[in-house]
Amino acid sequence: MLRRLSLQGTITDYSASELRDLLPRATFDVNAALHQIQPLLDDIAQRGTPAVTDAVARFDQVELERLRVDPAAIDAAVEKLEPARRRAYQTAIDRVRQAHSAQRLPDIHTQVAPGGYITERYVPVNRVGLYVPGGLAVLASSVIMNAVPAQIAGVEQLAVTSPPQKDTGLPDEGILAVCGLLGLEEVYAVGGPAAVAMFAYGTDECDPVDMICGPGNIYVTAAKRAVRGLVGIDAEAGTTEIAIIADAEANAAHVAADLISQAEHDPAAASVLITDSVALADAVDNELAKRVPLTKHHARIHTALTGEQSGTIVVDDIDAAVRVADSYAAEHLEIHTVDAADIAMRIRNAGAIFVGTYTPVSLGDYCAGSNHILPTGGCARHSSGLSVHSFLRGIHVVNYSQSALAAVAEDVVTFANSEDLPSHGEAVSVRFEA
Ligand code: HSO
Ligand code: ZN
Repeated sequence: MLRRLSLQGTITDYSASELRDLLPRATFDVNAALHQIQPLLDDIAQRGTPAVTDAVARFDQVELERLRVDPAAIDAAVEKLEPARRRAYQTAIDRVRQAHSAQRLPDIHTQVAPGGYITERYVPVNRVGLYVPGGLAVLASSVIMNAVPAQIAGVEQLAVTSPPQKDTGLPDEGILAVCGLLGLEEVYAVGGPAAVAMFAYGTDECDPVDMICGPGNIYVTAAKRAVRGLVGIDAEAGTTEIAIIADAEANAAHVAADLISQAEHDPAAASVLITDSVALADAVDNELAKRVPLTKHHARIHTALTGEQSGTIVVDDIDAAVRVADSYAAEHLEIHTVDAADIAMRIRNAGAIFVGTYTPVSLGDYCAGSNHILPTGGCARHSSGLSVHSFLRGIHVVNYSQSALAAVAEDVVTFANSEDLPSHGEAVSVRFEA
């Protein structure tokens, strides 16, 4: 089922950029989408709430009098939760909270010279807008993955928005219930790029935010790109990806089930197997052929697995597999090999790494404690997943005494003159003139 690409005996022939070009990867044209939505963003910037309401009527096909969700609807969604679902949500919340609490940074004080101090203060962003998608999959888990780190960072105002359902005019009940469990009271029933514009520009109903986070489709991503700078954004989320390094000892059924699991998100999702065993590659193909037709969402899973963004890469050995995985820089990387924990420590580029056959990505999607908002499209080469750090700004507080400034004054003056900015030097020397 998966396209097969053999790099056996050839991997050392390729430079880093040649290898990157060889590997399967979807193209994602955010700028084309941006062109389409710019008039909508401009309309919301000018007209505010009426323009957002019009967009909701047009795109979500719901006529709303108020965009803000009544807190009673949030409480009702919590009340309605069946016990097993409530426990699952709470397990996820508790573990994500536990793992992320350890990320909170203490301020750092450094004395760089007698009387000269630098303090790095970590200050949370004041107001954050969290976008939660509707559409193909309504992901209550993403509320947890975004909101918990923001809460631990100390963000004071956290507003949530998600598209209204046609029948209720409210966001999905699971999303509302998670908001209730997390104590989030400011929730809007707005979806798509209109929601991003509402957060970025502000309206009479919704104050502008300082930062927008949360995944979304290509139009939401384009809107985030358009407002970046005016507000901070977490990252541009692309379609989900899983890469698996597996050797001859791997369990083919587990590998196949995991490749299928992320293909379930989207026909454009990427599932990539990297192996040094042709026998394992064949066994995984057999498992896929058996399993895919039995899945609930087999049409999109089949499309994802057979798309150009997915495939099996056969290499000579696990060293070559590590090189391929680093070049691909997957959002999620699973390791199904002997000594999986050791191989994991050798990986440099991945959004998150899942070690061994009992650590599937879908555990991490919900209940591992790790974050599932991760860099896609190769961005794991330079970026990390969402964390408490995403919501903190490090502010340098600089404090020098008279004698500490005097001790370094000559160097500042010399440096300033070397840049032909003598007034910079004078701002120091004026303090020591008789
Ligand atoms: N695998 C997705 C997250 C998710 N899966 C949410 C299920 N629900 C991106 O990491
Ligand atoms: Zn998932």
